[in-house]
Amino acid sequence: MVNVIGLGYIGLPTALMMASHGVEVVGTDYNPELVETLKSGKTTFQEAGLEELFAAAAAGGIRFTTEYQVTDTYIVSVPTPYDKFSKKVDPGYVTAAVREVLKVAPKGAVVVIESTVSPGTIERYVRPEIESAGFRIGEDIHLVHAPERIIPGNMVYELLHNNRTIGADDKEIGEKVAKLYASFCQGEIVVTDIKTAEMTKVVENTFRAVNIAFANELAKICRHDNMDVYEIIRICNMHPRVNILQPGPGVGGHCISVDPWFLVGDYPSLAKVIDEAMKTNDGMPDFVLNRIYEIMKEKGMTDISRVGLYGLTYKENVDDMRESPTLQLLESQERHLATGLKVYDPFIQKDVVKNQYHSLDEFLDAVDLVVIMVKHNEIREQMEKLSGKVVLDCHNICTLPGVYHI
Ligand code: SAJ
Repeated sequence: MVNVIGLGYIGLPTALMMASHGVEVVGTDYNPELVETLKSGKTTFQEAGLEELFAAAAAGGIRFTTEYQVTDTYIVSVPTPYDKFSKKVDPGYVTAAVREVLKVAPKGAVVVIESTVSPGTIERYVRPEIESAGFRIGEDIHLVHAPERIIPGNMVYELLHNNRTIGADDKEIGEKVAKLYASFCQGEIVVTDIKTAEMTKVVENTFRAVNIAFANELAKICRHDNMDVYEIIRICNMHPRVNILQPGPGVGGHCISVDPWFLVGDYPSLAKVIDEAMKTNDGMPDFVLNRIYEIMKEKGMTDISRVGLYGLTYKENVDDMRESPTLQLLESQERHLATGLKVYDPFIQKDVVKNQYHSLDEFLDAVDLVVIMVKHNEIREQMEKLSGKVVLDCHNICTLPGVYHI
């Protein structure tokens, strides 16, 4: 039986996927409300295909509880935030989960860490936790790192099809865990050592962050000299060895906007390009705010409360707001002692910010300038509703005439 610890954005789909492929799974989370919701048969966030997967896992006998289980395999998928000051990974949730596992784990159990951690985190924090509890690693407890790679919005497909990395001290244990993931994963599963696995995960997200920062920097250069960044990127990408990503209003989510900081925090005198790239991405919400002021000036608008931000989530068609550029922009606005921007997002039902609307039509009635912060399908499909408005399109999706860009 596999005990999946932490039933969030990664743990839940992973647990469901295994249970729907013949593995006996118990999902454990320390949040009793979340466990109750899952027990009542409801999913805890929106994601394409998640409900169908839930039904298949229920048929496969998955159980949910707040209790840690006595079993031979644990998968830890709890959050790893970063300390905003030191930029280093905060391994607190991982070590706390491991401590709880050790209270019940029988001799020979395998503990798989799925959470993203910086290279050396398992060495510095997880191993001492196990050893100080009196266990011998490799005999009493086997340690494995299996970083997740799935993208919100396409999680179910990517769980099935992405290649995976398994890091283990012992090749045989690594192969055993690879076999477990192969119960559902159709991609290639590479077995390596733990530190290499830690580093690959952070490097993958850093690669994307640096490439997005490059696109954002190009957007700023092109804005400065009145060039069309989208046309330039489109043409450059026709070169066989060039593949530039898209500029945007900032980088959110719990991965691309966080993980590269681990490298800056751990290697401050070496990770120079990464440091600059992260600062560039973090500066984008402010850049958008300045664009709003510029456009208002050009249009003779003086009332910021007639400006509306479309989208609150960190990217399109998900309900996840972690580190979202819109939230960053609103914070920045408050720092500048200005408030009044209106906000709407079809994926966010609860009131989470001031001046938030829950209907697209009411939101549009209340504003003259619409800033497309997130390219949800809803706005793509109802673009004609923006005609007659001033539009600042941060994603180059609006084909109406006279649209402004970042
Ligand atoms: N973004 C841009 N321009 C682009 C692409 C993305 O501005 O061209 C922005 C998005 O709008 C968003 C942010 O970047 O705000 C991140 O979104 P994303 O779709 O690039 O990635 P995440 O954070 O949803 O998921 C990433 C993925 N990593 C890589 O693609 C290398 C995913 O595979 C990882 O599993 C995930 O991080 C994770 O959990 O680490």
